[in-house]
Amino acid sequence: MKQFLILMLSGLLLYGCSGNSPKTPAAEAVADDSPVAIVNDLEKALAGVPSWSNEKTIVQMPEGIPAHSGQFVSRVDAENQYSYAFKETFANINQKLPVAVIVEGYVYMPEVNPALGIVMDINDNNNTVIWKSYALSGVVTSLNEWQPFTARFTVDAPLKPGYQLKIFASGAKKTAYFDDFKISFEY
Ligand SMILES: [Ca+2]
Repeated sequence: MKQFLILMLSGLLLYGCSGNSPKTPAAEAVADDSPVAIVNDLEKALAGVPSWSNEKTIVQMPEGIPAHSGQFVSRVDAENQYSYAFKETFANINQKLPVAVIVEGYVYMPEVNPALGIVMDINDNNNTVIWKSYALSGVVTSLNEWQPFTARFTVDAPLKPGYQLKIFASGAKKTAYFDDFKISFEY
């Protein structure tokens, strides 16, 4: 499992360094029970990272404000209500089906936004199976600085390998920035 993760990460690095190489699968079925962690610092997002979408939200921070990592973040605002998003079927993540999905990352809020949240959407051909939102207003203690969050979503409906998992932030049309997503699973 560790070897797989190292291969996966080095594959992403290699991909980032060369413009024309084929895309590296970000998530492949694994046979063991090791937890899978999917990390994305958004630095390669504009080149296209498999399993991730909504690249139009990838931006640099306003002048004078550092990203949490590197140069790039995902911005939600009046135009783009939803952030950069992870989308993958469970069969492509692990042979086992999770009992919980944990989403970690960093959020930067310039303005109070009680509706800002992290969404877990599990669907069967776009028919919702589970939809949950984790309110970030409860964990952000001050505006205009990067703050960590951990959203733990329990899976409380039967899953099938072909169901799709979607993870993204929803901003309710106010501006906020996100960086350094990490998605992991409990089995
Ligand atoms: Ca970044």
